[in-house]
Amino acid sequence: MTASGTSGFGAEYARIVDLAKLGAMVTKTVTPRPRRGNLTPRTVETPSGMLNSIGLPNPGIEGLLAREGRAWESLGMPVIVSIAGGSASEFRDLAAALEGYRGVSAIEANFSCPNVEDGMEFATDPELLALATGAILEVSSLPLIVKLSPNVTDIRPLAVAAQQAGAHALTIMNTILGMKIDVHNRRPFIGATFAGLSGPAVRPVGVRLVYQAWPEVDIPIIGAGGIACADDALEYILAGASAVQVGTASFVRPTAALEVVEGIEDYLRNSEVGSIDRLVGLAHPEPA
Ligand code: RRO
Repeated sequence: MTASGTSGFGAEYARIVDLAKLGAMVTKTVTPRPRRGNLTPRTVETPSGMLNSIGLPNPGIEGLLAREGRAWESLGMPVIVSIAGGSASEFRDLAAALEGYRGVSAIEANFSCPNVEDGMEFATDPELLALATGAILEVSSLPLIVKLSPNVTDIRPLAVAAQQAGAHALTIMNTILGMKIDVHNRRPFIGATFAGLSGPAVRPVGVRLVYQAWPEVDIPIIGAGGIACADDALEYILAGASAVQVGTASFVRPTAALEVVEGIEDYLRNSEVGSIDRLVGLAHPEPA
């Protein structure tokens, strides 16, 4: 899959990549009302990665559905819509608005945006996470993927809380909170001060979080964070991911997600493993 925020809302990306070859695309996160996003600069490169604080610019759910809602049906691939609200009831309203759109295959609840005030509350508090997950499920007939944050001491209670509240899958992980200081003007470089770190530099953190969450839950985990090639994706799969998302790498090579798919196919062809399912969680020790 493409990771949220890295391939727009669908149509832009379809012009670049043969979407039929990907498992799914996850849209940029949509909120109840339109947002302009954060002050600039919003991004900066870091060693083996980048910082972003985009701040959720989007046309709002009504604007988005008017613009893309019907086009998703003809994209030729499953579209997963990423949503973020400021309260459980806003999450519920966003999910309700997506009912009846045949081009929408699932919802990814973004409980973990590091770049808006209160954006990470849901992904750092198991009770709030469960409340918001439950609110979505009250009104939604779609599969619900809950996107978790790496900015926690222990991801396991959050993964368990999401599963217990009824989530059908987890995405692990969103970006890691960081910052850059401009040594010339001696001020924070990014307009909003703090920003989310992504790219190859964060992959070991994501792999570790998937590895820790996997024994705790029965629902599938989607691995995300610094995946740029098939081997990176396979690390996540061996840690316990059943699927993966490619994000920052597509800013360097827009076809990166496709290359990951093709690389995994080659790996399976060249190994004794017939199906990727047999690799999921294989890095864990055998139960005694
Ligand atoms: O828009 C953003 O600044 C943003 C979001 Br919503 C998110 O979930 N993760 C991220 O790194 N940036």
